[in-house]
Amino acid sequence: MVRTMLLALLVMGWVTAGVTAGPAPRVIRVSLTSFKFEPSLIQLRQGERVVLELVNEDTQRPHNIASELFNHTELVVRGEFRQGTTADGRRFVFVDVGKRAEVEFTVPRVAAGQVGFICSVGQHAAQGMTGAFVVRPP
Ligand SMILES: [Cu+2]
Repeated sequence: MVRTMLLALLVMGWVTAGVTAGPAPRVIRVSLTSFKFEPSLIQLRQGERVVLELVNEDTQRPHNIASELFNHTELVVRGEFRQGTTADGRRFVFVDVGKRAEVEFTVPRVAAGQVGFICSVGQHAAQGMTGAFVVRPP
């Protein structure tokens, strides 16, 4: 009886460890202002779990980050945000003046190289608000 209970506890311990195991996601802070992302080049590795911490540090304008990369993975978004899709089909996360949001995802196994992102609000991209994810093998 005691042996059975001990075994049960052991199994529960393994199950719990399995659920909580895994490295914490890497947090990358991204500042959004008129009209730039900082940093504008973001290095990612395929299969890596990351959190983009989007901080709108602008006092006047809302911004978003729209990228085709977001179409190839599942986004978990927290904070104060809106989500949507641009006219040409890229998913975006929108953050209003002074707000912040966290976008957590696993970097998809797209071809290594650059996948661009833009702010699709107004003419922000034309005014320089662009950047790129640099995706590398694991
Ligand atoms: Cu913008």
